[in-house]
Amino acid sequence: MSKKKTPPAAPNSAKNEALEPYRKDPTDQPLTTNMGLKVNDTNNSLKSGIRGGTLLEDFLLREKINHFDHERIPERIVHARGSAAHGVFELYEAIPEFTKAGIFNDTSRKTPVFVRFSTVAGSKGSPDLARDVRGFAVKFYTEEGVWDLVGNNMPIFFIQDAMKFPDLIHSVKPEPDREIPQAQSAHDTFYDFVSLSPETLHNHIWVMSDRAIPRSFRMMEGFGIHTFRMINAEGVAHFVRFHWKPKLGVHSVTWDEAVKINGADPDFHRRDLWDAIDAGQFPEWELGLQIIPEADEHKFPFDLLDATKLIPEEMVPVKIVGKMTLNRNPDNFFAETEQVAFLPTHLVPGLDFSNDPLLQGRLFSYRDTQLSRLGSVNFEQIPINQSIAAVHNNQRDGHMQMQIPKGKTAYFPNTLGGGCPFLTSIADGAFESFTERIDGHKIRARSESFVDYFSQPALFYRSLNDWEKAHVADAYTFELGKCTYPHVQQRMLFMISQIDEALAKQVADGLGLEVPDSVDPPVNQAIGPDDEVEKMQPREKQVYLEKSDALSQTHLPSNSIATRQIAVLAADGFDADDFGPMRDALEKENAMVKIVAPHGGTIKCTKGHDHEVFAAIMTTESVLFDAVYIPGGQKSVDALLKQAKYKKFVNEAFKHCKAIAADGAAVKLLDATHVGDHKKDDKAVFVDGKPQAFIKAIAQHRNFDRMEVAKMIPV
Ligand code: HDE
Repeated sequence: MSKKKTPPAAPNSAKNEALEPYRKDPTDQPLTTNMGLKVNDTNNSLKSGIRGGTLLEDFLLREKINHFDHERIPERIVHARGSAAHGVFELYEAIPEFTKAGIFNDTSRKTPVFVRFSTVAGSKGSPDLARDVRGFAVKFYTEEGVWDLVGNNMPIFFIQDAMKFPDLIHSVKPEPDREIPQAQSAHDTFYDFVSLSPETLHNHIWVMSDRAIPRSFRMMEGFGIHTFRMINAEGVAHFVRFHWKPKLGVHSVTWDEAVKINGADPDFHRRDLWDAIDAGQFPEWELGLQIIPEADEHKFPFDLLDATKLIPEEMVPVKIVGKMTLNRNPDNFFAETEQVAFLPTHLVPGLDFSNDPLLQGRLFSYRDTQLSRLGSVNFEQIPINQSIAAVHNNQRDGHMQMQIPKGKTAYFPNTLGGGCPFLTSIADGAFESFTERIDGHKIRARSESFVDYFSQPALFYRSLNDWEKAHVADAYTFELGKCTYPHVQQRMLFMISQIDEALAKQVADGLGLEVPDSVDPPVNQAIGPDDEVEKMQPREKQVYLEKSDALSQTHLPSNSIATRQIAVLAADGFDADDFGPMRDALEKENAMVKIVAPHGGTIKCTKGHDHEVFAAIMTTESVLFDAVYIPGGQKSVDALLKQAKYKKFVNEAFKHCKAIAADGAAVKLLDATHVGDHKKDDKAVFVDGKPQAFIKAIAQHRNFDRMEVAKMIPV
């Protein structure tokens, strides 16, 4: 592609170079067996006579089939569906007052990263546009060792204690009797669990919002969620929460689009990430920190150790400290994206955990799960997982040991090995856990400071704008409409009413139900032993902040159309004078201009030039594009009018509130669609307009002022 940029040579070179010895390039190489034997026939097995039985002796056949039989490994129990890329993290300013971590002190470093985005509930082959949380896992290959920041695209989690995680996941996964539904939360068992576990309501309302159906991985925020610690060289700790802010803004598709994209291109997000990087349009996120002195731990109306609570940016501003750029696609999906193992316990000096009981459980789970997924304690020796810091210890043997440890000793202390590998002092950079004072009873219980379930979902809902709120109501109605047990639906309605009564009423109307005044069993039943239940009933929602701007996904400015996919609907005879300036203006802003024609190959413009067709109309869909442009040219427009799918294409773009531009004769196509009746009053429909106005509308992502009209469009 002409716009392809060469990835900067230095940025991720440390990891890139470390991976080089493992890369295998078959170019100009003969086909061999695993042992390097050259092969002259890989199509026919060894037989006793040309039509006789196959011989057991045929080791070529057996090696090939045997390897094939074992090609698959267990998929991740959660986050099975994912896509990843390499990149680099650069620090803007050193923050030694907060942490001694090298990555946060040396602005000259280009720390290599590998980032995997994922959905949570679906299997490895499930569609990308599921309504779901997205995983946002970042592996930093720092000079002091690997640090994994294993986060999500929402700032809070469903549950407060790791003990409930298997229950949460079992409830959302396909129901065990029929293994239905795949990659969907809209089913009875999930809502049975959610309605009985009010701690889930905050993350749940985020999942009902547009955040759960992103336009692109490149247009999502990321959050470390838990409170972590940063520790400086003097041993002073601060609490910290991590945020990733995308340079392209936060954008989503509509639910109608999501459902259709899942059919038209189930790999939509994976393709989008790959294509953008391939085209040199490297996605970027800034890293932000919310930093809280230890002394302020109890100054908030919620508990910092509670992962179902966010810290509003109005209370603790996000300090931007660096930037991450993804600039290289993996060479091999399995070797890198599938085998990468993220562990919250991969940590570097200067960082530490907090006592968040959800985080604490994760500290066990991730190493454990790699053993069943990757099959060996040596999974950290897989190239993508290896640290760029040197590794020497007395861990030995196990399945698939890839290294050859030299010497007589595999124990410490020793004299026979010269005392090596030797210990490092804290002053010289060894890891040290924060010396937190611990004083308490051994107790299996939930802190009462965690029992506020309604204040933050309500804050989130209040902070949304009108179209975001409308989408939330639609999502609840859709999801609960798929539940078949009225008592589950009603319990959910009650829970929603505790967040916002009008919202609950709106959803109830959609379901044809009433909002109940109370629920039985009590709101917070699934909290602990019976004698705890009464004590742990939540208070009514509190309003400690009327609104938090950062909770609306419009909070990040959006003025770029880079990588936006623009469909040009055209056939032979389209007007070159319309198309040329429009294409040039769009491409100048790095948008992707793609001709969708009645057939593949090329089409001719009025100047007789051939133009490459990106897709024949029958092979693509409106939902895969961000905007539509139709150049004039009588012959072209007449051809488009003959195929109903072009009208559907335009109607869908209009329904999904996208920008549409048409020139000259193309207005006839608009008039043959629902756009015709509304084109005069719509701020994102342009007839014979200037490219700049169209570009501005695309940069706004959608014209949601059109939302009510859009509802009436029957496609
Ligand atoms: Fe995970 N989670 N999780 N999770 N998680 C896994 O580890 C788990 C949680 C997250 O792209 C698994 O290697 C427990 C919160 C991401 O490879 C597993 C609990 C957050 C990924 C696991 C949580 C996450 C995982 C499955 C509750 C956001 C994908 C495969 C205590 C902060 C990483 C694997 C990738 C993956 C366990 C809760 C994010 C089973 C027990 C909270 C992004 O270990």
